[in-house]
Amino acid sequence: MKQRGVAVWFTGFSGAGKSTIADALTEKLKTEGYQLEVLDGDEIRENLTKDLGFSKEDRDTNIRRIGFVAKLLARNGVIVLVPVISPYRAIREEMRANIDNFLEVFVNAPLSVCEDRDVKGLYKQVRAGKIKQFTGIDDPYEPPANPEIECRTDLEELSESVDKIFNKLKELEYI
Ligand code: GGZ
Repeated sequence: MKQRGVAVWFTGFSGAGKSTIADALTEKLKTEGYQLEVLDGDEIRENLTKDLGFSKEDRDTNIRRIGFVAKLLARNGVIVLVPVISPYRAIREEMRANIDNFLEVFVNAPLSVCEDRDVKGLYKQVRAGKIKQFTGIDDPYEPPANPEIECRTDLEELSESVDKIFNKLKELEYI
């Protein structure tokens, strides 16, 4: 199966659907025989960046470490899916500048929808004052100005979001 390395960077609120789309896209690509890796913010924080919290400085460090790994993989021909909130525009632009092949996917749903979903019960904990500096509530989120792809997860089906990214990868001849 022919492929070129690329980092597909998913940004958006907690609960917007970043990991869900990345996982579904993984299934589709693996079925077709492509080689890929997922660097999920949630999992990375359990391993590579366990020492970090959620201050701007720590989030930026988190992103830089993840970006470093993504760059190594992408330059060796791997398709790397990176679902991380990455709330700050400047650091995402830094990743774009550093990683040769980079696609930004804005996983967009209104905060109220993400909060209603509350898949992991985090928003409930935030409202109860148990979690501070939560993105979108008492911490910033800067939406991308020019993402290659936008997935409106409150308006479109999961399969539509996956197809959009798949088709973009085809169009740009990464797959
Ligand atoms: C945002 C938080 C926070 C705070 C814990 N703010 O949706 P999740 O639960 O499963 O994934 C989120 C994850 C955030 O890690 P990232 O590495 O993606 O963030 S960043 O890019 O900003 O470095 C969320 C959970 O951890 N979580 N506390 N305060 N999300």
